[in-house]
Amino acid sequence: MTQFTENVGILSDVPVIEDPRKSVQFTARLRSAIECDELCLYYQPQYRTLDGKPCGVEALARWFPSNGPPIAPNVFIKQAEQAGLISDLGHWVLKEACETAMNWRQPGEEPPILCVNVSPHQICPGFFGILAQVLESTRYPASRLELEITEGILIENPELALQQLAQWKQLGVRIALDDFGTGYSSLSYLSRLPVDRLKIDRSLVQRVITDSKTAAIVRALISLGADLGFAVLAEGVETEAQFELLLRMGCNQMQGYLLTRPVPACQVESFLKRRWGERSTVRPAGSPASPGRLDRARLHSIAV
Ligand code: G
Ligand code: MN
Repeated sequence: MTQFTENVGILSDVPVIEDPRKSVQFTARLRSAIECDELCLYYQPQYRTLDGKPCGVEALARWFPSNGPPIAPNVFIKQAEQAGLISDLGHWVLKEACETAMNWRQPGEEPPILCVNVSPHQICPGFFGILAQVLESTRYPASRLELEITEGILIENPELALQQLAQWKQLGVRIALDDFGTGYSSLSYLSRLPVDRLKIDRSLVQRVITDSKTAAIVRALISLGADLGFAVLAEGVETEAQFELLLRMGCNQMQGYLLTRPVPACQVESFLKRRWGERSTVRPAGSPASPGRLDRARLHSIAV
């Protein structure tokens, strides 16, 4: 299997397929990848800035074809949506993520909050059955599963979307509004959405240092989310300057390459056991704590 890194020249350069004949071939390859387990999930931890503790982990689909370079997730997910394969792909992701994350439970503790992206194309009555069945078969606690939706679901048929979300909530799952701040939905929906967490889109985070107007928007979104009683997480945090500014703005959850890149399942557990900045929780008796880039004291000092 091709070694994957998130330094993704190859991943972001994969062209969107325009040629319909190629598209048919690509769809066939994708279908067989889903059926033959050629897809895999990477996971990206999220952290609370207050104490550096992990506060969740997002499952991210990856495709490393055996006979070619990796294919970018935005490319194959878009293709799956267009070719009517997103429901199968989404079902596979949900089940695989829940099965895997069950193994990360620590004795006496609940499993981590597991975040799974749900495409607007999956918002249909059939999804509820899939969700209920996956929760039952994997025994993953519903209260530790967070489904990430985007504002896009509200544009086409908001009433259907609200009705579906209410049903998911009855199962006890959490809901996050992903890519927040970039959609076109009316803010008034925020008061009707049964949302637990807002994820501020990484395009805003990327401009937060360089553009004062973006900074004003991000500050307003953080305070809006907090006032509405939602947890607020900034995604795509890549630099310490972004981290520190977001922290000063009152954002207390973060995710991004600065903290931890998406990693294969086998590496996740070690991240879930430590705080961000700590290299390892296991160290020889008497040895000093590992320095870490931003230790707890520093996190507190910049939080003021
Ligand atoms: O739409 P969503 O927010 O779920 O997108 C997640 C995607 O963002 C994943 O493919 C993941 O690899 C990528 N990602 C995660 N952290 C970062 C980051 O810090 N910078 C950038 N550019 N991409 C990131
Ligand atoms: Mn997401």
